[in-house]
Amino acid sequence: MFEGLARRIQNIFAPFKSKGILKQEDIDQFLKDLRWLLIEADVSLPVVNELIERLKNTLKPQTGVVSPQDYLLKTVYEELTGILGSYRPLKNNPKGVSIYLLAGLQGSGKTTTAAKLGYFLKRSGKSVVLGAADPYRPAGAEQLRVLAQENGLNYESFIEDGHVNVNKIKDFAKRSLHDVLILDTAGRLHVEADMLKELSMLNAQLNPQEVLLVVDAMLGQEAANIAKSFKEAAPVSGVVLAKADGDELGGAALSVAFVSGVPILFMGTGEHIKDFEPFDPAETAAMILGIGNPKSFMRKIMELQQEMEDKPSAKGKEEKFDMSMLLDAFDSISKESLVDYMARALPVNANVDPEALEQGKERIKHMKAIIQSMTAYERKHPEVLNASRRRRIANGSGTTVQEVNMLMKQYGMMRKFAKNPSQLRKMLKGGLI
Ligand SMILES: Nc1nc2c(ncn2[C@@H]2O[C@H](COP(=O)(O)OP(=O)(O)OP(=O)(O)O)[C@@H](O)[C@H]2O)c(=O)[nH]1
Ligand SMILES: [Mg+2]
Repeated sequence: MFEGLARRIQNIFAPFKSKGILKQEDIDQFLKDLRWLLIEADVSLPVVNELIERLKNTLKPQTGVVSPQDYLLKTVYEELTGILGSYRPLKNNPKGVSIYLLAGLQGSGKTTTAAKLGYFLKRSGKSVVLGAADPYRPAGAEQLRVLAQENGLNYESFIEDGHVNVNKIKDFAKRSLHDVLILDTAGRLHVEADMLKELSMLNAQLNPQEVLLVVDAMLGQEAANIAKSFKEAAPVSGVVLAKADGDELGGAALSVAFVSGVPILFMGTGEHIKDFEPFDPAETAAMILGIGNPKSFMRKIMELQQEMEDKPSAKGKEEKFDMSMLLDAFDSISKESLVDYMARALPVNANVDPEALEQGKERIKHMKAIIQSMTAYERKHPEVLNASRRRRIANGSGTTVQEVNMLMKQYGMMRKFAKNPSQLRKMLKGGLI
């Protein structure tokens, strides 16, 4: 499953394996490739846009110890998991039989899913009844009965004179000593008002624990639109993605939860009764990205990131432009007379204005506080200072985001003009900031 998507996605990560740093232009190219790939995989456009937008906001150029490939994998893994929805188990009725109502279009896989879900729950120790509640296709009831018999599940028909006998279902549920009743309801060719009304009526009268919508994943992003139409008119609580084995490119899997707002709870992965599994977004995202063991992968990345935050750099003494250097320079300025320092920046014979002197002192104090509020990693790599980090630094140093921005701008200019750190020091000494 998702082999096609996995192969293609992993291909666009491959070039980053041998790279040491990640530049903004690499990120832009990567996002462009990813966008095309998802569109080609029949992922719905709002989902593609949302994912790319989230990644655009999160991904930043990297020079740290996490490899660009791992950094991209980690970030895409987190955002993809978010898009795929969240995992939750089926709700139970603590007081009696749990009723799961299956709905969906004709041929989507309802009857097969009823049997698969029943078998899945039976294996976890539950006593399960498959209930026929599709009055229009007598062959459907027979199909359900045979599946129940083949797989050691109980069977009950609630169809009488071409109608679903709701009272019979209620009675049955009241008296039943079984754990679960799965109802296979009627499908239609299209999403039609009367089908949705029937579903709402059944829901109101039976008050089931779950109304599970079975969608055909082979339809790609259309499956998401179907789920959305159902959700808007009937009380759907979860989706079963049937025929996910036919969703090679993942269009349906990636679109359904986000577009419809209904979580995918299970996936049908083949024609056999055992081809059925709970849908776990994090696991699915890891599978698509080829991350074998997502837990240990994430732990490794977190540890590396933590290491970067804690320690300045193993190389330590190597001279590089960074914020620590600027802090040293400010320190030396405040030690010598600020009057001398400012005098150097002024035309010959002009006097240092006492008010400007006060302002200068204050400014240097603020700039020092700003740099002191940065982590060691941020001082070494000021390019990671995005809006939220700048806000934190401003709060931590008792300054404003504008002041942080100003310091960053000055730092950027100094880097541009000075070719190496010693030249920068000279510029500072010459009163050129
Ligand atoms: N490959 C594959 N085929 C499936 C899966 N689930 C169901 N099918 C096939 O899809 C076809 C339709 O399945 P049904 O369960 O009869 O669908 P239904 O929604 O009950 O259909 P109606 O009762 O006619 O509305 C059958 O041929 C199933 O074998 C799946 O997960 N994978
Ligand atoms: Mg059926």
